[in-house]
Formats: sequence, structure tokens, C-alpha cells
Amino acid sequence: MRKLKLNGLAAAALAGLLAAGLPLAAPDAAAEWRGWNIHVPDYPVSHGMEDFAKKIEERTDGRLTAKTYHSGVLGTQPDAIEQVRLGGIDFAVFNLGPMGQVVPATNVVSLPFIFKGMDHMHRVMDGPIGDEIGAAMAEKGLVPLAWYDSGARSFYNSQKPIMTPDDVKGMKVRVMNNDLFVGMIEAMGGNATPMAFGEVYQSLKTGVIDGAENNWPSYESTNHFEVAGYYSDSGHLIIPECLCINKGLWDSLSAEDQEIVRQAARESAELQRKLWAERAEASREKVVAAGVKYNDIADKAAFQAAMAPVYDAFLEKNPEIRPLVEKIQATD
Ligand code: BDP
Repeated sequence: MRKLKLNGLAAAALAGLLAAGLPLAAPDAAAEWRGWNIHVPDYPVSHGMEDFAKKIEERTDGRLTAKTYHSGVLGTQPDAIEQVRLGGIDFAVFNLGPMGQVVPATNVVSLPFIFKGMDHMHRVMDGPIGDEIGAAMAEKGLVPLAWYDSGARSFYNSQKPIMTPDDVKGMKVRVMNNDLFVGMIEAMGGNATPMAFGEVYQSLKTGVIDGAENNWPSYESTNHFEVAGYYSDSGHLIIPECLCINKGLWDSLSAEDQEIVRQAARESAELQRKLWAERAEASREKVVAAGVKYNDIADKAAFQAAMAPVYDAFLEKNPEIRPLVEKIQATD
């Protein structure tokens, strides 16, 4: 057999995947918990997860310990969602976008323009609707401990400013793994390509795709701005993220430890949200200074109108989720 030469990152990813591939038969709260994170170490999510780990360790006098594996070395997001469900990975911060394939109720937050802004998203997620979405996740083996921020996602590409939905026509646009996002791009006449986050830079560079969509911090931290220099402020998706834990592991904890873990998670979310707001601004400034051509889309009505078929198709396929959509729309 040919010997494979792996660089450090690939070797770590492989080791992680091999280890992660074996679901634990019984969760072991005393063993060091392994946490999955897709982002580089200097990122608001990463700092939130480090804060969480530090606090549970301190507050249980080291009975509980946790280590976060950053930069996606434990695998892609769809794989990691499965692994946290199975117990091969203990905790993670997931974007609710790809979660929709596993927990249909979470799709409500992936509907374009469902939230009127970040504050509206917070009011929804920090109240009973967030609890309802969380309960649906717990049923699938993922217990959400706190909601993290992920800003608003906008389109960026290597060709031209996007001003109207028509500008997306014919463009090859990368989306996160969820049929809803494929429908979203197709509704504007673009060609959607679901693809792992880690593959986007190279695909933009080689022209496999023309563009993608994300918030300022991810556009900046991944260096996508170097290879896709037009960023158009569509803000079409505001998707929260969750710090969540394997349900078996959660259930094995004493009530006292559950309280410590949940409190640490909440505090980590407060920190993450504060760092998020700062980083969103800093990232925007950094990429604009680097020469990114940014355009505002003051009137988003045309994009919202283009999304009507996405809602129709989604509600037709998932009629049981309609009340949740209506409750979000009715929240001030
Ligand atoms: C980032 C999210 C991350 C996603 C990524 C993506 O924080 O969870 O994996 O976007 O586009 O904003 O895949």
C-alpha cells in the first residue's frame, strides 16, 4: 500500500476522526470531555468554549474537565453533529444551519429574513421559542446549554457587487449543508453547491465556485476576502449557534453538576456575544482596509420577495413547523 504523507493538520484531523468514529457505549463524565469547534483559536466562539471549559473545571475542583479541539480537526460540521449525538464527541458549538438536516424544527431559524435583526433573534432564542427549538434538539440527542451569536450572513464573490437578486443568476454559490440553502440560491437563479467550510477557500481560489455567504468574522478569519473581494450586505440569514452537549453525558450528571455546567455555558455565551460584536466590527474594518469592495443593500425588499418560494416549499414539506414560523413572525 502506498504510504500517505500527512501534514500536521491532516494527521490531527485523521487521528481525531478515528477516535471520534467510536461512539462511547456509556458516557463517562469523569473522562476529559472533547469539544468540537470549526473555528480558529482566536475567534469569539473559540474564546467562549475555552471560557466554558475553564469554568466547569474550576467550579468542580477538577472533577469535570473539558478540552476544545479548534479549527475543525475533529471533522466537518455535519459529521460532528452526528458524533455529538452518538457520544463520540462530548460537546460542540454548532451553527443551527446544518442542524436542520437532523432536527427539522431548527430550520425555522434558517429561513431567510425570518429575524428582523440581531435583537429580534435574541428575544426569540432567549424565550420560550428558543426552549421549544432546544427541546427538539434534545430529542435527537443534543442538549443545548446556551445560544451563541453568529451575526448576519451576506453574499460575497469574486466577480461583481450584488445589488439585486438578479445579480446572483448563473453564479456558483457555496452554501452550508442544508436543502433550504440550496433552495434559497436557486430561487435567485444561482447554482448552489453545499460544501464543507474548510474547502471554500481553495474552491473560490480555483474558480470551482464564484462566491459564498457568511458573516464578517468568518469571511475574514478564513481569508476568503483574499479570493472573493466583493462583499454585498444582503444580511439574508441570521442564524444562532448553540453550545450543546451529548444527551447521555448530560443525563449522567448530578443535578448539582448540571447547574454548574449550565451556568458556565450561560456565562460563556455572554462573553461570546460581547466578543462577537467587537469582532464583527474589527473584521469589517480589516477586510475593507485590505481592499474589499463593499456595497450596502439598503432596500432588501427584492431579496425578501425572491425568498417567497423558499418559504412556500418549506412549509409545504414541514406543515407541523408552521406555528413556530408564525410565532417568530409575531414576536416583536
Ligand atoms: C460560520 C459558522 C460555522 C459554519 C460556517 C460555514 O460559525 O459554524 O460552519 O459559517 O459557513 O459562520 O460553514
